[in-house]
Amino acid sequence: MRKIPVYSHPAAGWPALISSTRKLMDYKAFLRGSVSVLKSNQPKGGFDCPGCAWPDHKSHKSIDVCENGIKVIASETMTTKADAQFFARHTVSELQGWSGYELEHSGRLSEPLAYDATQDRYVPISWEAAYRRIAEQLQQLDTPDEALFYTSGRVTNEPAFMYQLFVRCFGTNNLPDCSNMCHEPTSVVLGRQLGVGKATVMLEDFEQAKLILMFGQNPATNHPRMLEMLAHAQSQGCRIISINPMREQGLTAFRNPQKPTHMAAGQSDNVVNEVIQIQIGGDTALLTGLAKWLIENDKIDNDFIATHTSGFEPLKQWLIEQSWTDIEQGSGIAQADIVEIAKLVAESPATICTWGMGITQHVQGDDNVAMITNLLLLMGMIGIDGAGASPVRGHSNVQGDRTMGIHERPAQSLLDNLERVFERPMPQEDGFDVVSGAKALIAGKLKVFMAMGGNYAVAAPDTSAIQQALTTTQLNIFVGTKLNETMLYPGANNLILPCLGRTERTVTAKGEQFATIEDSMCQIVPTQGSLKPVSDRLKSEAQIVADIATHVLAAESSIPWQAMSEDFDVIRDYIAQAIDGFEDFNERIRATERGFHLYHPARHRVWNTDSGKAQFEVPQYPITYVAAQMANMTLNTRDGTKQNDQIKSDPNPHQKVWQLTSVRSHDQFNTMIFGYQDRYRQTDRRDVLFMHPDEMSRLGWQKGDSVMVSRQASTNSANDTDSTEQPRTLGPLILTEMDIASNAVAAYYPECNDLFDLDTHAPDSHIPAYKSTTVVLERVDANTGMADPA
Ligand SMILES: Nc1nc2c(c(=O)[nH]1)N[C@H]1C(S)=C(S)[C@@H](COP(=O)(O)OP(=O)(O)OC[C@H]3O[C@@H](n4cnc5c(=O)[nH]c(N)nc54)[C@H](O)[C@@H]3O)O[C@H]1N2
Ligand SMILES: Nc1nc2c(c(=O)[nH]1)N[C@H]1C(S)=C(S)[C@@H](COP(=O)(O)OP(=O)(O)OC[C@H]3O[C@@H](n4cnc5c(=O)[nH]c(N)nc54)[C@H](O)[C@@H]3O)O[C@H]1N2
Ligand SMILES: [Mo]
Repeated sequence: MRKIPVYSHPAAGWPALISSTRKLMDYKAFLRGSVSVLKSNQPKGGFDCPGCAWPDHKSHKSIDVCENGIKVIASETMTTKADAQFFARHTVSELQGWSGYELEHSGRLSEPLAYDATQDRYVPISWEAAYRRIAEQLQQLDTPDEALFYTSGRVTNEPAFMYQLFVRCFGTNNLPDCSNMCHEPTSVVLGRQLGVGKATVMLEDFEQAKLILMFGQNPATNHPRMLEMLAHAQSQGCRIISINPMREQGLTAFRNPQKPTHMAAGQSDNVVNEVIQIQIGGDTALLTGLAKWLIENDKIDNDFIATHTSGFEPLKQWLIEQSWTDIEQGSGIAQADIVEIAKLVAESPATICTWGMGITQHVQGDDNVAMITNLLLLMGMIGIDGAGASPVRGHSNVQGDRTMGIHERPAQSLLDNLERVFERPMPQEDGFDVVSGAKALIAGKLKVFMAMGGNYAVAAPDTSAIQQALTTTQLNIFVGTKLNETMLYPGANNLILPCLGRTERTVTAKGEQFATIEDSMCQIVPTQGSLKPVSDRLKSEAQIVADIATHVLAAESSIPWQAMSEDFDVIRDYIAQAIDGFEDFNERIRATERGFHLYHPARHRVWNTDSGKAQFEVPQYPITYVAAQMANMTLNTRDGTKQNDQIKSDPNPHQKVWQLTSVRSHDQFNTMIFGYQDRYRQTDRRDVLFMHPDEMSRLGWQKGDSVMVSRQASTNSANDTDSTEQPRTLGPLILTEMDIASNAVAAYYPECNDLFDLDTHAPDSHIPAYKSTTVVLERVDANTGMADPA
């Protein structure tokens, strides 16, 4: 086995940045990448980094990019191609056995391809023949609802708008989005409570905040530019607390690339003052403790509550009823510690709550978001400087895609606007989201699957079942930049349509085009690629949608699809008419270098909710929901109803039960695996199971041991009683030490996704419970694979 030294330097910093990037790609590609990096997130004529959705810093003169942004850019700008020669060398069956890392490094998709079953290979096809095949298959469907149109959050606003318009003109709202697996609880619950399901803060609020509570987020890896903002806030006297079952090392040793002294002298900052090591799934319990103490000690903002909110009394009543025993058991945090944090909240004149996937990806994901919002509302922390809700989105334009109408449950106002502007009826029925769409695929109800980017089967739970289901469709269409596992399970027809990346120039008959994105704080920003495309056979996503629409909708379409794809100003003029907040889009996007901020009513204490006020919500699940599965005890449901019959007791009480959470490493962007080094977690492999060393010794196990991880049938399947789930096992995984809460283990996404099922999700947002799943562990002999319980 190759030995890779353990990384011991502080986080981030140029040396780390350059060495990791150079290892990633060949030197030529790195140069090409670094030229493009220089334009990334810069005012005028640059492209928005295709990595995360953290906003650009307005004041930066120097380049605003991070190590992981460079990896994403290098991945897109690599000159290696997965072209016809590549596919001539490898059958699809062979490629099915490749790892995510190998597929990622096979290079850029560079020409349209169709699957040829006789050879079991992808072979070149002309764009025209591909479009004809799509039209033929879509026109044959009994109903447009037999097709599913997925989107991943890299797609910029202009093609996203065209895509949803095409799908709706075709006749369905089947528009699942990667949001369904990401910040959907935020969009649904924050939307219900505040009127808008988006961040209420802007970047400048971080400069005035006095307390930042960061829930379930690992920004050192996933939003590295956020660290700089946190370090700055802290230097201004802000207190920062991370609430996370893992003590993430990247937060405690941050080298700031924007600080010359740091880079030269090797200094580093600790960007968090404290880590609250919560139990997996314990956030609602912790927030309940905070809110209970604040109410019972009259530390809340009664004026704000009286003037601006609705639903206070039922929440108050519920909070008073919650016992500290349950709060402690549910959160895994002692009452005294919770009271300490509550006092900080009480004293802070400006509090921001930020959150990531550690909050959303649970059965109680909706409850978690509701409790964060409740806390902010109790303290009057919405609509004042330095305070508010800061959900930190994932993909660089995941928020914008939703704003543009990629939504399986569209607002009536959107449908009305589209009908008015395009003078045609729009489908009114809700469509499938990721979970219900996958179930429909597996049930054989769908005949066409199209993906505008992403890696649907691998990102979703039940990966193998979805891959098998894809082989039963009439047609799968993948618009993408890189080969991935979802593309390797062909239906009767299977097309790969390669598109331009965001770093590349989009030149049309009308000249060079720029597009726009919406960052995590509602800023609409222009983005313009500057590189020569890796292949002259690529098309822009806008062009691909226009061509498909022209072929599929043909005569009946009066919409100028081709004019839109040639001149993005034409698309923007339609967006200005159809999407609220985009009036005079073309003028406003050109008026300033960094675009414009979308009006956010809740920021101004205008509440576009059902009650016309900001809305408190009582959680739907008991605060001991996860804890109860661990301790194998009956739940104390509030109303004594559904949760009780659906949670089966552990069949083997002698076997310890764990909560498994899935996380990203420092060397991946979602399912795109760049390398094997998770620098801050000090491992150089991905087949690992993280566990606290004390827990290992309690079991008599050691780091390096091999363990099998099994998910028991439906232990926490809260939603679908008719689930006929089989036990699922993953492994062997290598035990690896981690400062993580007791009873908690962690593994890497997406390799562990077959452990998760489509039935276990939050009730309203339907987000899969990727962050809390009940498992049992069995040690096995590394050589024989036989059980080794000693
Ligand atoms: N380099 C890089 N950047 C990325 C991505 C990437 O893959 N690579 N992905 C992008 C995308 S799409 C997204 S959505 C974001 C994701 O960004 P994050 O939300 O930071 O992502 P994760 O790594 O999934 O998990 C976040 C944290 O949740 C914690 N956690 C797990 N369970 C719980 C819990 O029950 N409670 C609490 N409080 N915490 C818990 C984990 O320990 C982990 O630290 O990043 C985006 N940026
Ligand atoms: N267990 C577990 N599962 C999870 C998560 C988790 O934390 N744990 N996180 C969930 C989250 S937050 C998310 S967002 C999803 C991510 O789910 P997806 O968004 O579906 O997955 P990605 O890996 O981001 O998609 C990568 C693919 O996008 C394509 N691509 C890249 N750039 C472009 C482009 O510019 N245009 C087009 N058309 N295609 C492009 C490439 O072909 C690449 O292979 O996964 C979810 N799944
Ligand atoms: Mo995400």
